[in-house]
Amino acid sequence: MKKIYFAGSIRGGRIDAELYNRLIGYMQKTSIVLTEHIGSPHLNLLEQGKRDIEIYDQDTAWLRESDVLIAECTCPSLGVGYELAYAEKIGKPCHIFYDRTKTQLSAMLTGNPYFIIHPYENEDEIYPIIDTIL
Ligand code: 6IA
Repeated sequence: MKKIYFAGSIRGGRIDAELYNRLIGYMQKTSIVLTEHIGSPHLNLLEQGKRDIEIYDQDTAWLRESDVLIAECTCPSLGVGYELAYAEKIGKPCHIFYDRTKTQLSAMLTGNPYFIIHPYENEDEIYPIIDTIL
């Protein structure tokens, strides 16, 4: 089974947390999602007592362990941007989804041909693309 590092905004804002949750649930039918907490509505409780240095160490270890990075980038997040650059550096395939009716993606992502970018207008469009990635 493929190991997926799913990236989505946390401190950048939780407006799309339910979408992350649906995407993670879908991917878990066929794959291992290392970062299943990204969709959790109880994130604060879950991470209570966990220091930022531990979060960084765990997440970068998961990035190295993963087979593919899938990022939902509609809600801009510095952490997700950092993870994308980190994953590129270590040669992991990087797929980026964003709702083009809601946001314009950073030129630092759209301008980099390394990234495989999937603009969408409806959530339904995401699932068949995920099928082809996995
Ligand atoms: O800058 P952001 O916080 O939006 O960065 C989000 C990205 O960084 C996600 O894709 C995660 O992989 C990673 N990340 C950021 N914060 C955490 C976290 N706890 N736990 C795991 N991964 C994280 C933060 C908890 C805190 C809100 C109480």
